Amino acid sequence: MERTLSIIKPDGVRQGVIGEVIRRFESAGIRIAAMKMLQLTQAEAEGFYAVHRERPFFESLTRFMSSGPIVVMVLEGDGVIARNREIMGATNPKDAAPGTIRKDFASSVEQNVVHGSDAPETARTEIAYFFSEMEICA
Ligand code: DGI
Repeated sequence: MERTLSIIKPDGVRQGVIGEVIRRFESAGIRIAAMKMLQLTQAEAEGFYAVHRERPFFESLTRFMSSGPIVVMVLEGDGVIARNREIMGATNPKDAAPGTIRKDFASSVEQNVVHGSDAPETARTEIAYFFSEMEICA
């Protein structure tokens, strides 16, 4: 069974769409195996997005990601990495398909409501960034 890391970003929490995002996952038959709410420091956000550290938007992205509480979840299901990314929609809401979370709720390419791991190796690293194995429910 595949696992992926999902984050409801500070803009999603501020808009009050935590429940709506979770509803979309559960309606798609995706199981939530772990969940918590926390606020990242800027240093923790930089650690999470380390692959983007050379990008021009890195400072702005990590400031945004540490600007308020987030909800982090481990999602589980067959092919859940790709299915979660379908439910999320394209990074830029202008390119996101109708009915996706980003199309419906994102305000910009940066403030785009949700994060989802993009591959099995990244999913493992990202899950371990937030959860110990004991915190993930089998
Ligand atoms: O996996 P995604 O979140 O869909 O996209 P990604 O891994 O390419 O980028 C990670 C995050 O970085 C993305 O959700 C928002 C931010 N980002 C990506 N491209 C841009 C960006 N932020 C700004 N300001 N401008 C960009 O071009």
